[in-house]
Amino acid sequence: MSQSLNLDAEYHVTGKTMYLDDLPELHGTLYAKVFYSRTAHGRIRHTDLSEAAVYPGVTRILTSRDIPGENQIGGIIRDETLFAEEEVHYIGQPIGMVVAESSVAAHRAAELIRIQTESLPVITDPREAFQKGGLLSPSRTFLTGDPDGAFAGCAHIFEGTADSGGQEHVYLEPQCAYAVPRGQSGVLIYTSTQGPTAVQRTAARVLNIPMNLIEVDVGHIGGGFGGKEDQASPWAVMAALAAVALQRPVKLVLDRKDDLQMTGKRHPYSSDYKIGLDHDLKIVAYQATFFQNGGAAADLSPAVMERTLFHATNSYFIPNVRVTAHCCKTNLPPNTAFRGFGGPQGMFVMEAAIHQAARELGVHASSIQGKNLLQDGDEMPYGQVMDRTRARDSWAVVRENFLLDNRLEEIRQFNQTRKDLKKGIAVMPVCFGISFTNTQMNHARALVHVYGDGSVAISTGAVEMGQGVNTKMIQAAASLLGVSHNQVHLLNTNTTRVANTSPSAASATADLNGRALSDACLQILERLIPLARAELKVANEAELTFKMNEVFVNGQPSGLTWNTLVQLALARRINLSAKGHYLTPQIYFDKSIEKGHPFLYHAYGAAVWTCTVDCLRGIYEFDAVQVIHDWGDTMNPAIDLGQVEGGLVQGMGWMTLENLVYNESGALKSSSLATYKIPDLYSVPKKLEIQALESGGVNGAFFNSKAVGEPPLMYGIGAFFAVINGILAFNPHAKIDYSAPVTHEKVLLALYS
Ligand code: LUZ
Ligand code: MOS
Repeated sequence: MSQSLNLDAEYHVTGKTMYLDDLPELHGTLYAKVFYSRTAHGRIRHTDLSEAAVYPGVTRILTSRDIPGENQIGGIIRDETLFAEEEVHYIGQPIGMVVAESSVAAHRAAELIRIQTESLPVITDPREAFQKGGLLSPSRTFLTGDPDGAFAGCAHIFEGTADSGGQEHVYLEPQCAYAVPRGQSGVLIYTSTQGPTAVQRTAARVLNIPMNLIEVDVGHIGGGFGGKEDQASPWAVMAALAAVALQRPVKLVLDRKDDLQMTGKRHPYSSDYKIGLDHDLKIVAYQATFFQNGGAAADLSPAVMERTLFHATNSYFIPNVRVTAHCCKTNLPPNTAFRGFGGPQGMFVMEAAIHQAARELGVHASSIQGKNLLQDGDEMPYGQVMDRTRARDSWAVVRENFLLDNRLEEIRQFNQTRKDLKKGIAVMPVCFGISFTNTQMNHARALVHVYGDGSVAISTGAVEMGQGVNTKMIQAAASLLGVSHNQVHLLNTNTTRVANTSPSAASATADLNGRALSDACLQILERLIPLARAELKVANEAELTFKMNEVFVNGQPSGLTWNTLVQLALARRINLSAKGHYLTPQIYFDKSIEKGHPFLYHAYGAAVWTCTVDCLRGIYEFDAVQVIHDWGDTMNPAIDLGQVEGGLVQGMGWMTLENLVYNESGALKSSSLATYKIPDLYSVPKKLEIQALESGGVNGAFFNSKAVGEPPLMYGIGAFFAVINGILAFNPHAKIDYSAPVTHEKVLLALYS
C-alpha cells in the first residue's frame, strides 16, 4: 500500500493544474470588487456611492440592503455580517461590492466610494478587551488534581508571561470565487475553500434559498493552512449574491493586498503561567491563563481556544493542572483557523514555563522535558487516558540517534571559545490530538462509480489544497479494488456528490474521507466477489485477491481481468456504484465537566534545533534541525515528508520571523509581502534531518498511516528557544521576554539588556 508518489506534482510544476482563476470564463461574466471599512471601530454616518455608480462599466453596487436572506455569516456564533450595516468593527470589514464589466472598472469605481464614519474607541489588545468585558464566547477552564494544594508543596515555583504573535496564511492562491446563476434552479459556486458545505450553508442563509439549490464545486485549491476553513465563505457568498441578483456569472478574486487587509489570521495570544516542580525536576503543578485575540467576531475562535486548552500541557504528564482561556473581542479582522488551531499557542506557553524554570535552576530545559514525558495510562487534564503513547520513544531517538548530550557538550565548548558567536540548542517534543475537537464533525462520506470500461471515478468530501490528499485517496481506491492508479479518476469535491461534509481540516482529512472511501470500495467488492467465485469456481472467498487489474486465486493470476469482471457484473445488473460512510468511533467529550475522550489517537515527535547567534549584529542562523516524527506506517512517505518539512518551516517562521504589526488604530502595518516576511530558502536550517519513528503497531489511523498535516508545525517552537539559549550564552543576565516572534531586532536588544 505504501508508495512514494504525488500524482499532482507533475501538473503543479508544469503549470497545468487548473486553479479557480484558470477556469474558462462564461460569456457575460462580471467582476466584483469588495469595498471595506477604513476605520477599526465606528458608526457609519454616510455612504456615498453616487460617483462609483455612474463609472463606465459598473453594473451594480450591492450592500447589506441587497441581501434577500439573513445578513449573517457566523459559523459557531451568529455574530458576523456579510456586509456591515450601521457599525464597523475592524479595518477591512466588507461594506459592499462593486460589480462591473471588467475587473479594472470595478477597482477604479470602488476607489470613488466615500464612507463617513464616526469613530468609536478601538481595542487591539486582548487583555484590555478582557478587562472591559469584551468576550466573544464564554471562558473555559480545564482542571485536574488540586493545583493550589500542589503548589503549596512545590520545591520550586516560577511565574511569568508568554506572548505569541499572529500569522498570515500566505496561501499562494488568494481568496476567490466564481458563481454561475441557474435561473429557477439556483446557483453553482466554484470556490477556493476547505469547507464546501460551509459555503453552501452560508450562501443558503444569506440568499434565502434552500441548500439543495446551491451546488458548490471545489477543484485544486492553492493552499489553505486553515485560512479557507471558514473564511473562504464570505467571498463565495458575495459572488453568489451578485450572480443571483444580476443573473450573470460573477467572479471575485481578492488581490494580495485586499486579502491581507480583510482576512483573519492565526490568533495572537498573551498568557500568564505558573509552574511548580519538585526537587527531582518533576512538574507537579501547572496553571495558565490564555488571552486569545479573537478579533471582531467569533469565527472559529471558540474552537481554536478549546484546542489550546487540550494542548496546554503538550507531551507532558502533569498531575495538577488548571488552565483557563478567554476568547477576547478586539477591533481586528476575526482571527481564524491556522495549522495547529490553537495547539501551538498553548504549547508555546508550556515551553516558556519550562524554559524559565530551567534557566533559574541552572539546567538545560531538556533536563526537565525528558523527565516529564507522557506514558501509557497517564490521564490528560481533559480526562483522556493515554495509550499507544510515543513521547518517550521519540525522546529516546533524540538521545540515542541525535546524541543530545554530545550536542549539548559541543555547544558548551564552542560557546567557551567564541565571544562574537554563540550557539543555542533546544528540543521541542510534540503531542497532537487527532480528531476534530467537536465530536460531531468527525464523519465523512465518499462516492464510487465503476464504469463499464472498468474505469473508476471517486469523490469524497476532501479538498486538495496541496497536502496530497487526492493522491492518498487514489492510492487507497486503487489498492482496495486492485486496479492501477491511472484507472482511477478523482472528481472535484462537489456538494451534489458528497453532502454535509466537514471541512478539510484538523489533520483528519485523509483519515475520515479515506475510511468512507474504503467503505464504498468494499461494498462494490462484496458485490463482485460472489460473481468471481462463481466464474472461477472458487469455494472460499479467502482464496481471492484483487490486484493488478486481475483476480488472483491463491496468489496465482486467474485470467479473469477486472474489466471482464465489470462487464459480467453489468450484464447481471449488479450495482457498481456505492456511497461510503464513516464516523470516528470511541470519541466523545462532555463540556459540562470538560472531560472525555476527544481524540482517536495522538501524533508524536520531537525536534532538536541548533542555531548560531551573531552577537555583534543580533542576527542568527539555524545550523540544523533534526526531527523524529511519528507517522505510523506512512501510506506515502514522499507526501508525508513534504508535510513535515513544510510544517516545521512554517512553524519556525511563526516563531522567528513573521511579524504582524497593527498600530493602535487597528491598522495593519505589515500589509504586504515586502513588510511581512515569511521564510525563504535561506531561512531554512542548513541541515535538515528527518527520521521516521519506527511504527509501534496498530494506532487507529487510516491504513495505520497517521495524520501528518499539523503536528510538525509545532516543532517550530524549538527554533524560538534555540535562539533564546544563544542569547543567554552571550549574556546570562539578559532580560528575556517570552515574546514570539524573536526577530533580529529583539535579539539585538536582548543581547545587550
Ligand atoms: N478545525 C475545527 C480544526 O473546526 N476543529 C478542530 O478541532 C480543528 N483542529 C485543527 C484544525 N482545524
Ligand atoms: Mo485547519 S487549522 O486544519 O483548517
